Amino acid sequence: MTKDLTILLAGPRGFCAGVDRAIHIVERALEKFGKPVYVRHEIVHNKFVVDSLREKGAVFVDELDQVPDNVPVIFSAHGVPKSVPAEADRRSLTYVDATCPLVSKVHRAAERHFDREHPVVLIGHEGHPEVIGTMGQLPDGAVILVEDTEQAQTVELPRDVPLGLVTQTTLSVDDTKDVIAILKDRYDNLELPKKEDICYATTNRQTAVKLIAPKSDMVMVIGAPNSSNSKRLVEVARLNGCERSMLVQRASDINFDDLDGVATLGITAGASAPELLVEEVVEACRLRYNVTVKFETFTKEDVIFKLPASLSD
Ligand code: 0CJ
Ligand code: F3S
Repeated sequence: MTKDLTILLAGPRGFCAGVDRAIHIVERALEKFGKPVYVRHEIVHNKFVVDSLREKGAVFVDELDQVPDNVPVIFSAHGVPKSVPAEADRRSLTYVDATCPLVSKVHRAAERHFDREHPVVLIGHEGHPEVIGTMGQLPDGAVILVEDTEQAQTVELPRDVPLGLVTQTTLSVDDTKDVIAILKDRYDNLELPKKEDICYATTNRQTAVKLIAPKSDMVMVIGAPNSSNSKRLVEVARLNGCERSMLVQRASDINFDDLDGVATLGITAGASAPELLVEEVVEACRLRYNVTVKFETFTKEDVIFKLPASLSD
């Protein structure tokens, strides 16, 4: 007999305004300049998105020196160090910056602290392209990176000047609060921003998964292994009532034997995961179970970011 499966679909999930804009930038650039358009780094951290754009004529490379002269290049949504557009200018390359405006805002905040001669403390994960981009807004050594609560407890910071604080946009909201509390406790010269830098999309997706996790026997987060915001969703689900939480790239990844004993399956998607991949997972479940889908949307999002002037109609 076919078993019943209730699917709780978290909302908001999937694409955010910055991802939507970045993908449109590549598509518009292909229309405007023709093939090929080069993209430095995955435009967003999703293989399916990257493969679809590659089919349309985008060429993905890791570094600018892999871009031939006289072809347009796009910088990914995660942001780039200042040295990247500087090098593109030096080579007279046509480039379009698809950095999410909310990441650019963090870049400007870091610069403002630096201009006031306040040391900049960045909470984020070493080696992530967004962190490399934010650190690269300032000269080497100007940004002090703090990755977690352990580092917050041991990091040695100046005490005689105000300390500017910025964060990566895709961190766990709760972990970041803990890191800030430790830093604030140790350093009363830490300046707290009016509003933290974790973006609206990261925050909303974490709130939404917190609401479904306690009601789910298992949570699947559709997203890529290199997607920071998607990985955070798995951790948030685990810490908020659903130990059996996992990252799934697409339906073909799922071993349905793992769903043994699961009557309620929570599903969400990282900010770089297309809704098509969520639908694919739901359809794969329908082939094996009597599925009832329940929408658990706690808020609607209406954020839209305009395309850069060079590409708008
Ligand atoms: O860094 C960003 C501006 C987020 C972009 C969208 O998500 P994704 O998965 O490409 O990147 P993260 O690894 O930063 O979450
Ligand atoms: Fe921007 Fe946040 Fe999306 S920083 S790209 S709106 S995950």
